[in-house]
Amino acid sequence: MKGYAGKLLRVNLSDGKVSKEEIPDSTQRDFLGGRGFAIKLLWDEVKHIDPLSEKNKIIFSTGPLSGQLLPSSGKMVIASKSPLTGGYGDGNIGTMASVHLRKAGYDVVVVEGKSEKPCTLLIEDENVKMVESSELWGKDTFEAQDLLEKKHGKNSGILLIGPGGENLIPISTVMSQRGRAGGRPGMGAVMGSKHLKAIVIKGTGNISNFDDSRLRELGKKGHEEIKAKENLDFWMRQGTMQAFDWCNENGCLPTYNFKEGVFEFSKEMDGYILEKLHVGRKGCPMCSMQCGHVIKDSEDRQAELDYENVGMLGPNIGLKSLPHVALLNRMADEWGLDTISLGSGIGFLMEASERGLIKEKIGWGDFEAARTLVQEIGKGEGTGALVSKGVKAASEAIGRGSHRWAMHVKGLEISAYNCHGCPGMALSFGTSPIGASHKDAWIIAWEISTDRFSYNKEKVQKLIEFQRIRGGFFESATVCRLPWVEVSFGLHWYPEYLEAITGNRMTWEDLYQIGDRIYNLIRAYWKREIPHFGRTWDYPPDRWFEDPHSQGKMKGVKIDREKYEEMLSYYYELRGWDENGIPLKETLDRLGLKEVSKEMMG
Ligand code: PTT
Ligand code: SF4
Repeated sequence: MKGYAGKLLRVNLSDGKVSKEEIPDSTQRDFLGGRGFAIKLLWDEVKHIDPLSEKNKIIFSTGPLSGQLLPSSGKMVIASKSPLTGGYGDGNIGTMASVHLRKAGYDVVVVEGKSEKPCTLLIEDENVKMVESSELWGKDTFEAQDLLEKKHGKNSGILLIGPGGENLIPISTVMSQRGRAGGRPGMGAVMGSKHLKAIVIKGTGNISNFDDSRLRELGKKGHEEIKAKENLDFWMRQGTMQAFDWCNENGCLPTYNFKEGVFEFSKEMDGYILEKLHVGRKGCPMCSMQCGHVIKDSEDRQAELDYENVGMLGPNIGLKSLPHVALLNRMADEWGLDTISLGSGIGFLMEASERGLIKEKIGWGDFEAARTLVQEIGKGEGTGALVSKGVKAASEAIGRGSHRWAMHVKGLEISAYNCHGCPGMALSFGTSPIGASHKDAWIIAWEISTDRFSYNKEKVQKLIEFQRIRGGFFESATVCRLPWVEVSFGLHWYPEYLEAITGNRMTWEDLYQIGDRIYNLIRAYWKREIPHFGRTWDYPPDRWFEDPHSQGKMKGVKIDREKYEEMLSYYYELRGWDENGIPLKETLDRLGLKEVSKEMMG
C-alpha cells in the first residue's frame, strides 16, 4: 500500500541472519501500523516464553504517519512480551530513529535471538549489520549516545539502553537523544537480555506516498493551525508541567505514595517555578510545539523535565526541590530506568520504612537516600533490589498487607494521577492494555470538568472513545497525540493525512474498528500468556477503595468498590467481553480475528 515501505526487517542476533520480509497489504489495512503491527507479530510469533529469554522478540514499529512532514510525527512504538508484567508491553518514543527507519525503507524492525557479545545493530538503508560494542557496555545512555554520535554522525537515529537494561532490571526503558524514553514495561531489559546495547539507523530514501504535494500542503496547514492556537503560548511555557498545578488544585497529585492528592510544597515546584528555572527546550523530530523543558539540576547539569517525572519523583516521594527532582530524573535517564516506576518504587520503600516493614530508615523527601536508591535499583542490589522488579513483586516479597498500597495495575506502576476522587480515570488505569498507564485514556480532565464523582454509563462510553483514539489510532498511526490533547488540534486532519498518504479514504468509524481489533488482540494475548488472567487484573489498588485522603478538598474521598464493579461490567459489555473480561467468540469473529478465537476457544 502507498505510504508504507511494506517491509519488515528481521535480525536474529544469535546467528546474525538478516532478512527483509513483505508486510501483507491485509496487515497494513487491518492493523494500520505501530502498536497494531506489534501485537499482530507478538500474537503470531511470541508464545509462552520467558520475556528475558532469547526466544522473546523486540519490535520497533512505525505507522503510515511516522516520519512524514506532518505535525509531531517523529514517533515509534517499542513493544515486546513484558518482563515486568508478563503480558503485552509497549511504549512510544519520539526519536530520529523513527524518521530514519522510514527513510531507510522499513516500517518495522524485529530483533530476535541473543548476541554472544554486546552489540549495536547498524541499519544504513539496505546495509544491515551487527557491530560488536563491548566498549559501550556499562556506559550510561548519555555517554553512549555521545560515542555513537561521534562515530555515526549527530543526525543519526539512535535507540539505546543504559546499565538498567543491561542488568535486566524489569523497570528499565529504551532511551534516545538524551531525554526521550519509551517502553515503560521493561523494554530496556529485553534489549539487555539480547546483549543489544543500541540500534543506529541512517536512512537516505523517501517515503513513497499517494499524493506528496497534497500531503505537503496538508502538513503545512497543520503546522500553521498549531502555531495559531491560543493555548500554545502556555503550552510552550510549561509543557506537560502545566498539569502539576492543575492536579494539586483538583486533589489528584500523587503524594506520599498516593496517600494524598495535594502536596503542601506544590507551589515551590510547579510549572511557574519551572518557567523561572528554564534554560532550554528539547523535543521530538517534526514537532512545532516541542515540550521538553530543560533546567539545571542540583549539580548544575542540564536535565529535561516532564509532568510524570516530577509528579512521581517529587510529591510521590515527598521531595520538594525541582533541581533535586531534575537530578533524579537525569539519573533515571542515564541508567535507562522508567521514572514512573522508579518514583513508585521509592515511594513504596519510604512507606514500608515508615510502617516498619523494612529495617532501613528512609524518610519522606530524603533526597540522598533516593539518590542512592536509584543506583541500587539500577544494579538490582541492596534495599533498592526490592523494587527493581516493580512494586507488585516487592509487595509479594514483603507481604503483610503491603499489596494494598503497592500502586500498580497488572504489574505496571500507576502514572502520576491519584484517583481516589476520579473513578473514571481509575477505570482507565484498570483497563489500559499495558497496565496502569495514562497513555490509552486520559479521561481525568474531561471527568473533572463534568460529573466528577459519578459512576455513570456516559463515563464508560467516553473512556472507550478515548481508548479508540489514543490507544488505537495514535499508537498505530504512529504520531504524537499531544497536538490534539493539549492545543485542540483538529482530529479531522488525520483521515485527510491518511488519504494523501495511502490513497484510501478512511472515516473515524473505520479507525475505531481498527483500534477495537488491536485492543481485542492485546486482550487475547494477555489471556493466552497468563491463563489465570481475568477480571481481577482490571482493579486498581485497594488504597483507592479503602484509604480516603486525609487532607485538602478531597479529604474523606475514596472510590466505591461496588460502583467500580458496575462500571467495569458495563465496560466489558460495550467491548463484547464476558464477565471475566475475556473477548467473546462473536466479538473476535466480527473483528476478523477468527484464527484468534479458534486458538482461544479450541
Ligand atoms: C511514557 C512515560 C511518560 S508519559 C513520561 S513523561 W509524559 C516519562 N518519561 C520518562 C523520561 O523522560 N525518562 C525516563 N527515564 N523515564 C520516563 N518514563 C515516563 O514515560 C514523551 C511525551 C510525553 S511526556 C507524553 S505524556 C506523551 N506520550 C505519548 C504516547 O504515549 N503516545 C503518543 N502517540 N504520543 C505521546 N506523546 C507524548 O510523548 P512510554 P517521549 Mg514516552 C525523560 O515512553 O513508555 O510510552 O511512557 O516518549 O519521546 O519521551 O515523549 O508527561
Ligand atoms: Fe514530542 Fe512533545 Fe512534540 Fe509530542 S509535543 S512530538 S512529545 S516534543
